Amino acid sequence: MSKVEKRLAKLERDKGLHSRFGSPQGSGEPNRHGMPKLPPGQRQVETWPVLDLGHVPTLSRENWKLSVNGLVEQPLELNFQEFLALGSVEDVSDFHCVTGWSRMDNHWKGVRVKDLAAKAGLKPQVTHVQITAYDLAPGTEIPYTTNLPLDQALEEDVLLVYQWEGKSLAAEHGGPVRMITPKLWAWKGAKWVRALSFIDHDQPGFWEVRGYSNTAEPWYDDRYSY
Ligand SMILES: Nc1nc2c(c(=O)[nH]1)N[C@H]1C(S)=C(S)[C@@H](COP(=O)(O)O)O[C@H]1N2
Ligand SMILES: [Mo]
Repeated sequence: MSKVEKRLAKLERDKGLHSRFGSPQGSGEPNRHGMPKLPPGQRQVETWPVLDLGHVPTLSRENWKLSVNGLVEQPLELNFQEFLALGSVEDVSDFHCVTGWSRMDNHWKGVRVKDLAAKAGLKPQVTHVQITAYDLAPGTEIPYTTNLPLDQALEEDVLLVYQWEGKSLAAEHGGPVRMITPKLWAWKGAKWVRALSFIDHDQPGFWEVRGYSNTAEPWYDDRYSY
């Protein structure tokens, strides 16, 4: 069984478990800021596990490109230098994987999705963002995708990061550039991010169509779509 097949089998077995804690749960601020609390059902890890579909695309800061497209005034095709020129921020936030582990207090450096959106200029009809990555599901031409409502994508802590703990983001973690969504399950943050498409409807992504919750809120134990 491939990694993805195992993951799908586990998802199938666990689907009924979302009511285990009831909902909502968790009393901390969603992004915790200093509170020593984990979302319900999570265990804290000190290492940073690697979780993906098993395909690490061949990317470097030299050949990586980001497309910002859809309902925007000015579509962007940025190389790494042009991306950096948008201005970086540093942030500390948590990383919660729906399979049960959380890594707290990660130090990131990256560019806010909010700043990319401002540069491209969003048309008023935009309601959601579809994120596409460079990796493909095994044996297919289907890229990893995920989706967010616009307001959640524009949160201050939603970044396209290129540094973690002061070092260049490793390829296995989505380097040169990945997205992070600290208030939501980590699958909403695409590794090896390729494109942000601003659209006027919701477009469920790779895991969202396979049974994980579209809304993906750790503090509500919101893991499965049914
Ligand atoms: N492109 C891409 N992004 C992805 C994934 C993936 O398979 N492909 N897996 C997601 C999942 S389920 C998690 S928990 C995190 C894992 O990131 P990490 O491997 O750096 O821990 O990336 C998310 N983003
Ligand atoms: Mo995950």
